[in-house]
Amino acid sequence: MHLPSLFLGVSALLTAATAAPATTASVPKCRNPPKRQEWRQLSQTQKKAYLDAVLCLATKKAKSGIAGAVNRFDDHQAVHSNQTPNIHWVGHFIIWHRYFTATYEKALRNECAYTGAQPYWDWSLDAEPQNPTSTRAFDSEVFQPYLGFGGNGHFIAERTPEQNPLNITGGTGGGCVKNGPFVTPAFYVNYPTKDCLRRDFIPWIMNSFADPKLVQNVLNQSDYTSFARAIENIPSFDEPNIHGSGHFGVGGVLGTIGNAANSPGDPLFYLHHGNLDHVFWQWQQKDLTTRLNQVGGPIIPFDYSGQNVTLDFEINIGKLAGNATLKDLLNTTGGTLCYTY
Ligand SMILES: [Cu+2]
Repeated sequence: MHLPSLFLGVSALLTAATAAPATTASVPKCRNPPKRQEWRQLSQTQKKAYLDAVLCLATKKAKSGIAGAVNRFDDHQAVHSNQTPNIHWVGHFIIWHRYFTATYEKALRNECAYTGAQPYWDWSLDAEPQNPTSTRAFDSEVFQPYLGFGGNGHFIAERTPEQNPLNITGGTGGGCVKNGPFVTPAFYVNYPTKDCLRRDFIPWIMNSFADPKLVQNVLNQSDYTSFARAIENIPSFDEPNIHGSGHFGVGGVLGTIGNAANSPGDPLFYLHHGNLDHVFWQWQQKDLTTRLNQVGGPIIPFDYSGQNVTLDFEINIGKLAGNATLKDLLNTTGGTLCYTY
């Protein structure tokens, strides 16, 4: 045994680790951040480029190491699915999803030659809160069969109590999407088991949860903790929340995007969360100095009297990208992230 050389080896490793922490030393600066736009602001060429890039990502081999993920599109869905119990109704909810959506945007750009930014869908432009039965939101450009994400699924009348434990009414679809670029066999949701992309439009949820007044209420919050709480509100269909609009208005009971764990199986997930991130960004802009340095809210879901997240709390998105601190992720042009609105 040569103890001195063993110790030397260990101390050399420690020195190396201290000298070059992976999270800061390797962060490149952000030059020419891509500018994210609302879907209907995109030209036809830009829309086609985005949709083609998503289909391209679904042809690239998975590298998340998660069983059931076949391609790079699935990788993202599978990571979200694995972490679902730790990333909703917590202080870092909106920041985890910011990093996740930005990592997906980066994959489209780096692996599928997409040159644009992640678009978003501002559902509050489409909702009609005064008219709960209106289907106007579902005629929005995002749902167009050509240069859009396609529309509703085929209607399935039967919904078992296991499928619909909360007894949500008003589902108008539930089956495989009928048109658009993500119909089978052009596109499959592989994770957790191979299926078609499903949607189950529910007009009353879309119209009440995407109410511009709710967006305004979120934007009016005075500090991060209350902002984070307002954007998710409580898990209830009696009290609307804007996060639920894209999930349950579009996904309903049987749709892919309505499933808490597997919602990123619908490519529209990233436009829905893009919009929530846009709301977050707009809120930050109102007092940037404070809001680039402020976080809060529980580490454990709903644990409002327990431990809160702090700026050095780390976000982990598995093998999709390295860990990043909340502080790094508050700034969309700080280098860890590089995009703007
Ligand atoms: Cu989520």
